[in-house]
Amino acid sequence: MILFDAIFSQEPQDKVAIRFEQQRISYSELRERTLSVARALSFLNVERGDRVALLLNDSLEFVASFIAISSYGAIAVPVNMGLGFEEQRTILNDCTASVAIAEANLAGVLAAGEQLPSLRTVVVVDREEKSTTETQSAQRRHSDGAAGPRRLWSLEEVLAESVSQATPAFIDPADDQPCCIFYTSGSTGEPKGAVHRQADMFYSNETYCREVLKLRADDRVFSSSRLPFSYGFGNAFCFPLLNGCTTILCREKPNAEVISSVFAEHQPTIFFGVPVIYRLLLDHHRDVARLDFSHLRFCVSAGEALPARLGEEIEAVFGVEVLDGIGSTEMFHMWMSNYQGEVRYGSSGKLIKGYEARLLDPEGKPSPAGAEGNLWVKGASAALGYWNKPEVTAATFVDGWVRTGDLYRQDADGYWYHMGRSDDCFKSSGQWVSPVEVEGALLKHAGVNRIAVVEDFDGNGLPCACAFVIKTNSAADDAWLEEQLKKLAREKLPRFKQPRKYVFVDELPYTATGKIQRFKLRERLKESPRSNVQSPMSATHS
Ligand code: 3UK
Repeated sequence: MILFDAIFSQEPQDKVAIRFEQQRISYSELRERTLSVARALSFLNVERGDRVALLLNDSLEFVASFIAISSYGAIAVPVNMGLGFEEQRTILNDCTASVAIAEANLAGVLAAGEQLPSLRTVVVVDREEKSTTETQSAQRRHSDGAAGPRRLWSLEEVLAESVSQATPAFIDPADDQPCCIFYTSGSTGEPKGAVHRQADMFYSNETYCREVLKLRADDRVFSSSRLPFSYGFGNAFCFPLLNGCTTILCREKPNAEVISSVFAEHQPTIFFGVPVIYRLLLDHHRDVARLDFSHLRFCVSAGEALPARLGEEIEAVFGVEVLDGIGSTEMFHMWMSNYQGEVRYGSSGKLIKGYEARLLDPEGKPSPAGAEGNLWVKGASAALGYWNKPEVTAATFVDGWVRTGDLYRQDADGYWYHMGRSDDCFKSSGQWVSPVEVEGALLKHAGVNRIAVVEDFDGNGLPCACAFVIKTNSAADDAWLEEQLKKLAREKLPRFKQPRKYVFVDELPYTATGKIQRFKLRERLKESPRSNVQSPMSATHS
């Protein structure tokens, strides 16, 4: 089955597929737009299997481009717009994308950008007149000085040029044909691209969407997690569009105010978020403006564990259930979830039909019933592997099973409980924090001799970073150094990675091989009274 047919063979075609700001885009309009992008791909000499990067906010262009690229047989690579350009460049080079479709503000860096050896064509989406000028001036600068064959187009320009091009034939994908790459940063902090097939999306649609969401024809769904994150992609692209429903897209980075105005204007029936977004929404609803949740049927939470208290509070205030579920980029979407009418807050719910799960002890033997273990999962939506990373692929994808890196236990009723990560990485505001990276940034300060960063929890029970620091000069003033480190962290790190707490110590625990034992520091934090630190509120998941 081709994605294009799966989306556009449904009736009726005049139904609204996308609500985007003031626009209402029907399935037939989206279909026409998709075909025009497909002609543009052919005009730009994109070959089957080529990687086409999408550096776009959630929008009609993102959706039409994705359907066109993957139905054409090329590989779509959505890039998180919340990342810095350095990281975005690492991704473009890792997948060796030859074409990028990008927002106008990236036109300059992409066209002129050094160290992008594979990128030969940049297509820019102009949303405003001002950015048209930006594209044109980048274009001029580029044609004045550029040596390579890279070409900068505006999307409208390339669509106009290719209008007389024959529409390329869409061919059924082979079983192991990649369709898209979703990047995730794992334990080392280095981005890894999980390679997925079109069939993986259909499988999540048949399992999680059919079993748990049970969409209705008139559902309008809205996800505060955006399309380049496979959670957001399943929520706001696959499930609504594969079932003839309406997806509400929002170009802006979704903070409580933006989400609140989307609710007022579009009245979603299902909302998908990460825990910190729910915290923000509840605070906004209480302190700033009331949220119009009158049309909501239920909510979904994923990305990190939803604290039980938060789930209960949402249900009490909004009057609907929150279905916490766990998924991953490697598995494309959810494999465990709470179900409507049988929610247990604090748990990830039950295993979804179509997936298998097993818990192994550190020696690889099955954990005894009821005991904690390393979670492995199996299911047909698993990625083919990581792009161009055979070793990490071999360590994660073993005999059809996928190592999740999560510690879990299962109770006698079949509910699963997340007990943390088996490695030291953790999520804050729904995004990965690699302790090594934070430590590296703060070690630049001469006043720091050694440092270890671990996961702590703020007053709301949401995860945040805590730094244990050994001072270079033990006589230095703690409060002064803390201020200095906070300043450095603000300069070097996004807000969600900045430690919320600093603890000055004389020693750090190490293993015999010289590895820091972060679990001991975490235990220490658990023993001390709950710190009254602020949650990383301003950071939201892209
Ligand atoms: C953690 C959770 C506890 C867990 C994702 C739904 O988060 C997603 O993908 P990522 O690749 O991260 C995967 C890891 O995140 N996690 C996710 N959800 C939960 N931990 N409770 C949860 N409910 O460590 C997992 O291994 O960024 C989530 C659907 C698609 C996704 N990509």
